[in-house]
Amino acid sequence: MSALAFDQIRPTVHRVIAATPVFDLHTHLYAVPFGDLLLWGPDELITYHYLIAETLRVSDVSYEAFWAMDKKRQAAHIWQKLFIERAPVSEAARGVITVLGRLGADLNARRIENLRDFYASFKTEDFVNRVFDLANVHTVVMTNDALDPVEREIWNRGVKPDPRFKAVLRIDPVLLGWPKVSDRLKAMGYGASSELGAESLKEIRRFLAEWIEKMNALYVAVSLPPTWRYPDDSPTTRVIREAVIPVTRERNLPFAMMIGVTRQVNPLLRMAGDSLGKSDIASLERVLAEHPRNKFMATMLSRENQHELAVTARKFRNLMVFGCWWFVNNPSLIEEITRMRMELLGPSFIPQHSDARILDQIIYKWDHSRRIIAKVMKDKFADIAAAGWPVSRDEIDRTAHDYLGGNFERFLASVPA
Ligand code: FIX
Ligand code: ZN
Repeated sequence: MSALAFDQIRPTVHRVIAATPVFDLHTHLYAVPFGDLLLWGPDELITYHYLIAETLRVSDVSYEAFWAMDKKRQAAHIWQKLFIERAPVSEAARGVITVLGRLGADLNARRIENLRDFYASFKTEDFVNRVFDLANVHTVVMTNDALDPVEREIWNRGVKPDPRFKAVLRIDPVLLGWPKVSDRLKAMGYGASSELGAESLKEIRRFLAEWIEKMNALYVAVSLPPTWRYPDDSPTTRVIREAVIPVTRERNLPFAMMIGVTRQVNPLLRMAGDSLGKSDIASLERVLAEHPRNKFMATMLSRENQHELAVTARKFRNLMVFGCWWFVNNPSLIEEITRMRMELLGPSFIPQHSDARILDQIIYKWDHSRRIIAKVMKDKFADIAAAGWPVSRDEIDRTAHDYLGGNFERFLASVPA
């Protein structure tokens, strides 16, 4: 195995990270057969909820007046406030520019009508191929909600998703929505009652097993508030312990916990109104310690939790840390978090997921994150080379592949010893 010359390390890492296709393990995208659930195009891109929150900070229209607008008028308003009246320097605004630039749109006129004209000739299927190519992403994982009547109907019709789109069973209401969620489960034919007795738990296990099967889900996921504690005497603990843990264990699937979201701190912002809080790492440690033969994935939303999360991953082999989620998906924080994780965990974590909601966004989310992952990797490989390690092209390839998809695939396939 020949060592690379020192001055070749940085350019090699750069090229390899750019050329390695990504397995994007958490998005809110849908495959074409899901119809209108698949969002793409300029008006969707510009009305991303991150940009709605940024616009309504500075807008002269009321919340109600904004929501009364149709999508095109909302997009025009956001464009005016964030791209014309102000410089688009926030990460979400810059993301729109990266997408448009990589697709080849002419931004000189700064007119939203020109963007609509530019997109007008794209056909959905071709656009999906083009975006996957430009983003250099080979597979995306959707976020699938069996309790959503629109989505459920599509699954029940026997949809065959494009193999580039994998499913995940997302179960927030089943963990957090008691007692009300029992009515929704009952309406789907599961005999769950609001007091969550043994029969209800059996039915929740049946719900999980049937929907994992129907969706061919890669994992089961939930988002949790900063107030989440484990164990306690809440329905959430019971459902985790007595339904999610046994069902995912039996099928050897990871249970992904996304911890730290406070939903609807400002309901006037609707889906842009969620925030965050510092969460309790000890609760995560207790789940991991109590179930060593289950596989878990975790990401946390507040910057303050990132260091202890990486330390927790050092202590528990049944935990795969992933991504810089939502409010930490900004270049300065991605760099800080990725550098710290690399120092504590070496190559054994998943640096990023896109969380894209609009297909076009995978272009910018991966373009921006790839640069930072490459930057940190360059520094680390240069450091070990300077210390005397003969860095090879193969180990750069292997590390890049692990970070961008290999670690996820290996974790899915692994069987806890
Ligand atoms: O709960 C989640 O999966 C969050 O990522 C989303 O619900 C959130 O709205 C989002 O888009 C963050 O990027
Ligand atoms: Zn998400």
